[in-house]
Amino acid sequence: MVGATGAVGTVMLSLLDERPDIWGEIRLIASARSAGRRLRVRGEDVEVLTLAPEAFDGVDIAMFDVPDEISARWAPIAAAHGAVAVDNSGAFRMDPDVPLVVPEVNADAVADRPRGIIANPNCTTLSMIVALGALHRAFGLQSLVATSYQAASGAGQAGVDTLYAQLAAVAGDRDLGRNAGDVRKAVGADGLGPFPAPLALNVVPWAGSLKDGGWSSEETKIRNESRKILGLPGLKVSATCVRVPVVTTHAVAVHAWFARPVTADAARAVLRAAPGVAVLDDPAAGEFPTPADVVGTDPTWVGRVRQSLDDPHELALFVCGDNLRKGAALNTLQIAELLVSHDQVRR
Ligand code: 2RA
Repeated sequence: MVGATGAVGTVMLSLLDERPDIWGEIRLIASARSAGRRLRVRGEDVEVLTLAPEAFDGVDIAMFDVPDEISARWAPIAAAHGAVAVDNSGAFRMDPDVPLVVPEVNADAVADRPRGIIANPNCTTLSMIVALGALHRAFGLQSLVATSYQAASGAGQAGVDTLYAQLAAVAGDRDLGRNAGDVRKAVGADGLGPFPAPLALNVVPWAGSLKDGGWSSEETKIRNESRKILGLPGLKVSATCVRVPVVTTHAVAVHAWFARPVTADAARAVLRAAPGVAVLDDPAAGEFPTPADVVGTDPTWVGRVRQSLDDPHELALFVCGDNLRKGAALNTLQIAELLVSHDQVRR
């Protein structure tokens, strides 16, 4: 496990305690700064090793949770040592020789990996794609409009620290949120952290970096990754990504158009039967998924399922998924488990 001490790595360690024991030796790898630390994995204290070529000697599966540039350099080195590299960065997701895998949607894609690398999708895509994959299989997806409500932890530990610091700065001040710029002043110019505007008492219509045409990288990832995972290169996708003052769990409001007409009841039946999906959809009882209620759980939660009033082919739904679990660590582990169950690692 490369990046064992990061935010996703920490979730990975706790998931390793919960998942079936398919593992032999678990080797923890991180930057030189963290090397030598001891972390608890499946009841054992394991020393963190420095990232170096020899750290991959004898490794069957190397899971990477590190920034793009580190993965770009080191995943091929792991593969050259005979490991299958399962990478959670953006470095390889759109490489045509690297499968982009969500086990509930396109498990078979793990077998075709000419570079010895398998990519894990971005957390925003992962928050909705398990539900959309199930609906696509049943009704034939044709186009998608998605608006995300992304948690601060998507921007890493700095995002979480910034949100808590801002919440502390504004807490209890009932004069705030009444005049333009008052929240910005309260959190201070150096209190914005990785966000371009205050997140406390606010929403910020931006996540990622600027791409052509004014789109953000998060928005183009939703489009490009959904197309690749679903095997729909012509899928029409329009996304708007918004950061909200939530610590962990991304939510997405989805409008999807299908080849066949789809009622809300039919969609709910498909979603209830889909692996990895949980349906919570009783608005009369106030029941629908919210990030604060589902954080720390594994499924993709779906609620507010509605057939469009104007188009029987259009469905509206609201999905929530823990961006650190299914959105990162869990999907990576599921890919590793899939490789083992398909007997696709060397012995
Ligand atoms: C975010 N999806 O939420 C990103 C992290 N990969 O910022």
